Amino acid sequence: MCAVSMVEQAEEKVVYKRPDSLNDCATHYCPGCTHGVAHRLVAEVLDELGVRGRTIGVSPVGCAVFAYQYFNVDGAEAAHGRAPAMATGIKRTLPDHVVFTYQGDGDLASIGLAEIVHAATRGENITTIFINNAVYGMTGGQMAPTSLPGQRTTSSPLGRDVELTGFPIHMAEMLSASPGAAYVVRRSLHNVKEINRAKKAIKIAFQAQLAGLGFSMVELLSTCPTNWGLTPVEALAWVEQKMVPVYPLGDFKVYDAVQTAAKR
Ligand SMILES: Cc1ncc(C[n+]2csc(CCOP(=O)(O)OP(=O)(O)O)c2C)c(N)n1
Ligand code: SF4
Repeated sequence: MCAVSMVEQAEEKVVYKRPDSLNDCATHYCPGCTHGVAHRLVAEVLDELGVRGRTIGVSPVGCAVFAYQYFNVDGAEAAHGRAPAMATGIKRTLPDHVVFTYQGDGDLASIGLAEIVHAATRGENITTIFINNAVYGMTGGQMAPTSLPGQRTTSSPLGRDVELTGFPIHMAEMLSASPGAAYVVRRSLHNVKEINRAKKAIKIAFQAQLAGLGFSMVELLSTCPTNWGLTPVEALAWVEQKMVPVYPLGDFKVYDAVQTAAKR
């Protein structure tokens, strides 16, 4: 049998395709940056939950500034760190919609620190996808509140000195202390197993919102090969070897009702 007819006879099975919740366009992310992986996971979850038509995403200032172009959902662009405030307004105005923010660590843990703390404290029924790549990516790799002790960045060329600049902020642990937080976990994107675990967490976070349970956040350890000065493969290893020990993966707050909502 010739090769062509064998191909014709083979049963077609789609194993990989673009989720409907992602637009068919190239992103501007650097090669090896896991922002793209995080986008895909969010989009797959929105498809699976069937909420694409009633979802509104709020983009940050940072490398994900154009996220509203990449997600095939309605979107808004917030000023630096103000995404939780904008999401609060949107969700309160349109409570039947699914509202999420997508924020980097400079955006969420530095400039917008107060915004996210108060959104969690108020128990706003929104979902936050928090990309922790240990630097300010877009503006050239300056030290962020999440930079590791000793980490060399453009503004800490000798390595982050915690005596001068303090210790890394652990946002998931911190926000989990708020009674308004229903679901707060940390996951990573450095290998396939962790990516699958991240997707499950993103789904539960949205299910918590759909059940009206309050604030949900998934912190994702993410790469920035460009500003770390590493290849994409080295950057994945750096997340596993350097970031995970400082930022342990795990569930920091899971209300019982969230477990129930996730099983439905
Ligand atoms: C009000 C305001 N302040 C500062 C900036 C400059 N700025 C743009 S992106 C950025 C860093 C964002 O870093 P992060 O949130 O960690 O996201 P990443 O780029 O790493 O994904 C800064 C400081 C700005 N655009 N607007
Ligand atoms: S600068 Fe860093 S965070 Fe931004 S797109 Fe490039 S690799 Fe990703």
